[in-house]
Amino acid sequence: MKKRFLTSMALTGAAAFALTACSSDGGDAGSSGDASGDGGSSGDTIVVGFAQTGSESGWRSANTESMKTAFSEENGFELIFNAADNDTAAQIEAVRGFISQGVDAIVIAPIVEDGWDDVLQEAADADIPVILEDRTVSASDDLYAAWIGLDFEQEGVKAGEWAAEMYGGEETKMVVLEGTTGSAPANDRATGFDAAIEGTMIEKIDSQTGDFTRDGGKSVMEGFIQNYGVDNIDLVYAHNDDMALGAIEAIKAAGAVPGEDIKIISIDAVHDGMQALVDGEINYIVECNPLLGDLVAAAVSAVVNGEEVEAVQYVEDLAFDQAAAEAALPDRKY
Ligand code: GZL
Ligand code: ZN
Repeated sequence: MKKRFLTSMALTGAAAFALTACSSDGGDAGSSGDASGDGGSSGDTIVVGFAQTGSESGWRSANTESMKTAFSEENGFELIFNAADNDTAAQIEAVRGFISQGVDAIVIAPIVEDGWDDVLQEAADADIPVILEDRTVSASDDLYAAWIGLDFEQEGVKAGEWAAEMYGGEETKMVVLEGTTGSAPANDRATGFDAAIEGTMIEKIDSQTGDFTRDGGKSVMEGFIQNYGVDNIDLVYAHNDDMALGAIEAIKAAGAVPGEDIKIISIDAVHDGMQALVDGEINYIVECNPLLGDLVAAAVSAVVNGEEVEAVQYVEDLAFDQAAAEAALPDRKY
């Protein structure tokens, strides 16, 4: 499948030119990101079932807001929203519910990669197109019309390359706060980071999931400090800002200075993470842009209107050190 890199700028503009939706007559009109949403061929409202992971992080809140804004009534949609509270069985049941309701299209941000084959086949059998946003699945890509999200492995590579450059030349003991077990971002951010630090003096002494939540990051970091001693940990790689923010609390409670005694690298670049970066408590953040709503809505419109859709759409991510965060923070949209 072709990969398309769309700059993150394209996502912030309300009129992001989202897709080269190839109309059946071969036209190459790029539809505007704010999904004209003229509904199905009959022009009526498009009913969309959206199965969101839950509300585990600041990133997720921004993503949900972006989706609800794009799938508005004035844009021609009726959105049926379900947040699965990070429970995969519940999320799959929500999708089954959308199928039995006979919605026009289903959007899923799949909590984990595996276990989707059956319900995606059921949607296909019911002739309901599925679009994946954010995370992806291990099931065959014949079972969904498009995936719109982020290159998690590249995010891990960017984080790892910075770690290698800054700390790879001296003995560095690192602990990792992993995202939700089995999720594409947790899998791919680990793969990318590990590849980037290959051959450096950064040693991963432990790695455990904090489930992308602040509480999870805090309690896992407390465990690491308990096991290894605060003086024997040099670096934390957190798969998202919320877990990094939890780790900061644990590091402070142990009497150490986050960002100095223990360096922290994180991913997302949500507001609170960027603020911690400006405050010197986090040392580097790779962005993961949650503002996918316009792209997803345009893809749903195109599919429901029988147009082709670019099957894989990556949104490009930026990366920030402290100076870049100071410059960017005032204009950040999330
Ligand atoms: C990444 C997204 C991850 C974020 C976390 O696109 O799936 O889930 O990095 C969020 O903050 O919980
Ligand atoms: Zn095309």
